[in-house]
Order: sequence, then structure tokens, then C-alpha cells
Amino acid sequence: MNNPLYDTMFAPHAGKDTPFLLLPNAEVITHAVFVRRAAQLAHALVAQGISTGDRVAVQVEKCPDMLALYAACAQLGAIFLPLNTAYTAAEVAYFVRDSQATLLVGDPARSAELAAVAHDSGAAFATLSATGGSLSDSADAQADTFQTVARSEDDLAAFLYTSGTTGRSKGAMLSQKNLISNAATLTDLWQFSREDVLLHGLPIFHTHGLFVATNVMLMAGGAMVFMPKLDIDQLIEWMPRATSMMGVPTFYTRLLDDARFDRALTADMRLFISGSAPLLADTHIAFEQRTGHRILERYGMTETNMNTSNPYEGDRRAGTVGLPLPDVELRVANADGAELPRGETGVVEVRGPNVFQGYWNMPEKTAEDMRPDGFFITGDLGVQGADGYVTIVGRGKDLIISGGYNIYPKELELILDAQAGVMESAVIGVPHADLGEVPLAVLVPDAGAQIDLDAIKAATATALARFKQPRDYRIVEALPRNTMGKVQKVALRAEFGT
Ligand code: MCA
Ligand code: AMP
Repeated sequence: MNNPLYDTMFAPHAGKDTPFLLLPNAEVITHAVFVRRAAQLAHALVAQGISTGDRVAVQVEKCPDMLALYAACAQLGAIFLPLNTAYTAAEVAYFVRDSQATLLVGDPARSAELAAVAHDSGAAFATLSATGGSLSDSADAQADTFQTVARSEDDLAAFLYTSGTTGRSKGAMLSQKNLISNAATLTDLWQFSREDVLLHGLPIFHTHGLFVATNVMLMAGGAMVFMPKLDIDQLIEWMPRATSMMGVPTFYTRLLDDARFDRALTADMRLFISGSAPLLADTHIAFEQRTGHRILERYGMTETNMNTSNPYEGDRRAGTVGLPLPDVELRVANADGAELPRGETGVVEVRGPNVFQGYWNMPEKTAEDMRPDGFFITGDLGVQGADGYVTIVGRGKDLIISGGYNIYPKELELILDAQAGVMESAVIGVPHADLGEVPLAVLVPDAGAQIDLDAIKAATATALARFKQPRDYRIVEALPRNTMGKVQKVALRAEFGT
């Protein structure tokens, strides 16, 4: 193949007048129209000076043109780098600088601050949104075919930034092969076809909404109900015309909280998939009682795409993440990487075509997380039963997952520690009925100092996306520590986690 990603996902749809994106306003974008739009955007990128291998950072609201920009990058061999729309200018600045992006594409509504971010990093700036922008306008005037640039499956297709226990975000480099192999495996395993209509309420700047949901539907040739964000009314309205849904657990708990969501509404649905955070067994059971459907839970990571899945046909077990995917090797290992006997808890490690190419410009960090034999250390604690089913029992890494978004306490602690009057801080995840867990900050004041919480909240608001900001604060005299001096977060969670 000339360009495996483009030739697998997009080229086969050229000229097909079948529906691809069903928008909530009833507008339909066909596969053919989408492919032509991608070509126009590829020309617009070239006009901006983008060439093969360049990073294109994109922070725009979910809309058809944002997805077409992903296709355009694939067609010209540029590296697509989507960013959470909740990120502050300070956060975006880090990603643009670190990735050495050539272009930042931002929302026109935020063009003043984002243009400054791009300028400071030596990147060009353009705008795009559902209703227009400089890149969209430029695309409108371009030809709707584009000569696909030759690439190999080992070439990079995307960077996704993922925070870390050190507090510094890392750019996970994903190759064409990483994306294609996982999408092919999932399409086959979950039996997606051109008959499918997927309810798509996830953001498209993360693995779940982009490389699982969208890539699978592109591979299958089906359609997506493409909602700008999760909207329960829209989900309920569209469900009778859909066949499938993918969501984080919050999607399922919110549906269950709605009395309109019942067996009749889901009668024509064939599949509900959950991932990105643990789905409580209670939710799984309540969902089956209400609808007769058993949610299929799967498990993955930004660095690896999907690793395991409950079976499509067969036993979908509540509380487990199912079996390793057919082309993924999984072992539960001790700290040295030695495989443990089945039934013992250890760190989950995976190897296969899904595993990423490393962290951008961080070879030492890549080496730390990758075994010499090619297994990637996920940092998740798991156990594999004699029958192969994997259960995630905890996290070896200090991570909070809130509504499917990851929050690394270290990133918050570095900011809190730097505030006037704060001697030190510890951030923990506390249970939250809607989002699973949310961050709570525990602060220790400097001797004799008063902590000004309003000033601290203002500082975190400038530095951090809203979803990362602590939902609550506690002030204590000292943090609990073990004999090695390490903060005992388990003790903090026991004290404050209710
Ligand atoms: C929004 N807010 C949040 C979150 N989302 N706070 C904490 N955690 C969140 N996830 C805050 C906003 O800042 C705002 O705060 C208030 O909640 C309402 O915002 P709104 O946008 O209306 O919220 P929402 O639309 O109800 O969003 C909640 C959501 C959304 C539907 C759960 O966050 C979501 O779509 N999550 C999915 C994330 C995802 O795709 N994860 C996959 C990562 P205020 O009112 O104070 O201003 S990929 C991954 O994890 C791996 C690879 C995998 O396995 O899939
Ligand atoms: P991310 O950094 O967004 O790639 O998040 C990946 C992390 O989400 C994994 O390492 C797990 O800790 C968690 N995760 C994803 N899917 C599941 C699941 N089904 N059950 C439990 N944890 C999950």
C-alpha cells in the first residue's frame, strides 16, 4: 500500500454516497463528501507550509472538519496531535513547544490567546470550527482531490499527550501500524459492519473517541451519530435509529439515571461498549436488568490502544476487562517483569502491534516503561484467571480517572506546592457518583502561615484545565508518611475519601 493508514481508513470510501456522519441537526455527511473535504483540508495544510512528518496540533471543538483534519494529516503524512478543548493556554503552550509543532489549529473564539501561544513557540496559527475559521475558509477554495503522500506502516501518524507520575506530560508516538492493527482487530471482534450506526458522544481528542470509535467505524464503513459532546437527550432521541454505543462509565450511569431509558428504547441496539475507567459491577448488573443488554467492557491505554476485551459472543463478565485481544500478548508480572502464576496480582504488561513507538524526545522515559523483550509496563495492577479473563484491581501509578479523563496528582501538587503559604500538598482521588472519582487537595501550611484558598483556586484555574482542578481542599498540620518518608496516600484516602 502507498499510505497504509489513508488507504485502509479513508480511500475505500471515496465516491460512496453512504452516510458517515449523522449530525444532531439532521444534516448528513456522506463518506464521499468527507473524503473530498479531507482532500481540501490537505491542500489547506500544504498552503500553511505543512509537509510530511510535521506535527499539527489541534485544539478545536468536536465537528466534522476536525475529523476531516485527521484524515487530511493521514493523506499528507503529517502527524495529527489533538488536544483536549478544556486545556488552558498555559497547557497548550507546553504541548506546542514540546512537540515542536509546525502549526497550531485553534478555535476562532480563542484565537487571541492561542495565536500568542503559537507565536511564542515559532508555530504558525490557523483557526477551524463548526462554523468556519481561516483553515476552513482556505479549504473551501481548494481542489477536492489530493495526491496521497506515500508512507509506510512504521511511520508516525499521531501524537497523544499523556501525563505522568512525574507531572510532565509525554507525547506518545503512535505509528500507522499501531492504529490500523488495533482498529482491524476490534472491528472484527465486535463484528462492526457497514450496517452499523454508532452513537458517538465522546470527545475526539483521545484514544477512545478517535482511535477506537472512529477508526472502527471507518474500517467497517458504517455511520456515526456525531454529537458535539455527551447529551443524554440526544442519545435517547437517536437510540432507536442506532445499533451501538461506546462510552465511559459516566455515560452508562447517566443513562440509568434517566427514566426514559428502558428496554423498548434499546430494542434495536446490538452492542454497548464501556472503557477508559472501571465500570462498577453494580452498573453492569443494573444495566442488564433495565435493558436486557450486557455491557461489553474493554481495557486500553493511550500508549497501547486496546489490550483486552470481553467477548462479543460468550461471557461478558461484570468487573472484568475480558481476554487479551487476539494479537496482544499480556502477562501479569512482578517488579522484575517475570510472569506470575495465574491468579496472582501483579503489574499488567503487554506486547503486540498495538504498542506505541515511545515517548517523543524522552528515550530514558521510554526505556523505563519498556522491557528489553518488548513488553510495555502499563502501571495497572491486575490479575488473570485460569480461564484468561483479566481483572484490573488497582493502579501502581498515582492516577485519578475522573469521567474518563486522567489526572496525575503530581501535576497538581507541583502547582500547589509553589503557592504562597503552602509547605507541601498531596492530591488524592475521592469517590464521586457521576464521575467515578474527583481530585481533592490536602495542604500543609508553612509554619505560622495562613493559606489563602481563593488565591490558590485562582492560580490552579490559570494553570490547569477545569476538570483537573481540585473539587475540594483540606488543610492539615502534616501529611502521613511511612518510615521511608513517602506520603501515605492510602491513609489520606481512608481519612478524606468519603
Ligand atoms: C467535565 N467536567 C469534568 C469532566 N468533564 N470534571 C471532571 N472530570 C471530567 N471528566 C467539568 C467541567 O469542567 C465543568 O465544570 C462541568 O464538569 C460541566 O462540564 P460539561 O462539559 O458540561 O461536562 P459533561 O459534558 O457532563 O462532561 C462529562 C463527561 C465528559 C461526559 C464525563 O468529561 C466526557 O465526555 N468524558 C469522556 C472522556 C474520554 O473520552 N476519555 C477517554 C480517554 P464547571 O461546571 O465547574 O465549570 S482515552 C482512555 O482513557 C483510554 C485509552 C481508554 O481505555 O479509552
Ligand atoms: P489513558 O492515560 O487515558 O490512556 O488511560 C489509561 C488508563 O485508564 C489505564 O492505564 C487504566 O488505568 C485505565 N483504564 C482504561 N480502561 C479501563 C477499564 N476498562 N477498567 C479499568 N481501568 C481502565
